[in-house]
Amino acid sequence: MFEFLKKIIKKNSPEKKPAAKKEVVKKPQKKSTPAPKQKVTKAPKPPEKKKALKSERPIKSTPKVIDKKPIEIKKEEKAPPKEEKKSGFFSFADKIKKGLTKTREKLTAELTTLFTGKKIDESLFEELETILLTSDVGISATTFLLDSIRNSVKKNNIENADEIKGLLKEKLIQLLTPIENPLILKGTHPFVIMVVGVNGAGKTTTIGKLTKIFLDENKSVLIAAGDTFRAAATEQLQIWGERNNVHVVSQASGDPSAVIFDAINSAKAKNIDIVIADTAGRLPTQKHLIDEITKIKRVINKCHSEAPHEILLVLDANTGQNAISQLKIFNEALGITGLALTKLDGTAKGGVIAAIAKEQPTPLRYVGVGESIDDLKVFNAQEYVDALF
Ligand SMILES: Nc1nc2c(ncn2[C@@H]2O[C@H](COP(=O)(O)OP(=O)(O)O)[C@@H](O)[C@H]2O)c(=O)[nH]1
Ligand SMILES: [Mg+2]
Repeated sequence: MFEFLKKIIKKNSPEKKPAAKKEVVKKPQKKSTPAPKQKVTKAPKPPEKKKALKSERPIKSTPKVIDKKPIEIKKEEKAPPKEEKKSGFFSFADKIKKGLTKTREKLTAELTTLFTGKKIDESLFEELETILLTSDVGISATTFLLDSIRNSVKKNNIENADEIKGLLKEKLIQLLTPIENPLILKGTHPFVIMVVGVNGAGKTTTIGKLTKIFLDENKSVLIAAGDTFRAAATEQLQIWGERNNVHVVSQASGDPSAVIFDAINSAKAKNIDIVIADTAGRLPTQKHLIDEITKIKRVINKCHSEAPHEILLVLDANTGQNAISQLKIFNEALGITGLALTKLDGTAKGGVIAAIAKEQPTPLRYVGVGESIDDLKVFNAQEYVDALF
């Protein structure tokens, strides 16, 4: 099944380009600070989440952050959660289906060919195994799926190969459901999300889209331009900030820790709900860079004892099995709390989601299905599998 994904996705459109470009430069905070949160106690928010991100890129703008009002930690007892957990849920099905169109067509064709009129024997399982492996499902998840299907076939005396498709779907949903774990904002303000990943994974673009999701939930957001390594990085982020009418904190200094530190203090002073920190891309094999990002995390924690609340690793689905090794190494260094899997609309091998679920189960918060601001969706296992075949 993933093969189709993979193939389909591959065939699909190559990555497009995000809207953001270089026209804009930093802009002062447009986003007005949201209404001060009430500190009155209310129902605490729902559980969980966190991420983080950052990088080392000297940002240009002046630190806008002011103050340092020691913001007292108030428990975020805010209004009832509501949308926090499911934002994007209803549009997920349509978007994901559209993004996975080619994959679905290919997969459906392959499964139909594989199962139609065939009898259930070893060679059929071998062919199915090939489809799964070439779709980036990985050995471990493929073995799990095939064993589960074999067991069900025996147990239920299934003789019709056509029924295997349904079993495959069922086992896949079973495998993916545990990592369907939406980010929930909780804890003391501001909720700090650190975004990390390799170059080109889609960190900055994901931050732009994520900001939109939070704004739609009536949350206030401040973005920290923590990728101080590439000159264009801050500008790219500024463009996303303008699009969302949200302030982007940046500095000319080039110290990512300082930029993010300022952003968090500014958010405290302004009572902003969420700080999303971008970071420079780095390879998990570059030990000094990994060490550096752990330092950024420590600095964030000094600024806000509960932060970073979320360390979000952005993975490009096109990298296939390599995504697993990235996840393992980043997790070892930082403790990854959530994932965003991007480019599922392109040439991605969607099977990598199954590999992650089996080999390194980590909450899959969001999936990216395009370059536009609305192209980030909260992951839903059932709908994802439904979009596959
Ligand atoms: N098709 C597609 N392209 C994406 C998606 N997410 C990011 N991109 C593109 O991937 C490229 C790298 O993204 P960027 O955010 O700059 O990556 P970063 O280096 O990790 O910050 C850009 O051209 C983005 O438009 C996605 O979900 N789908
Ligand atoms: Mg970037």
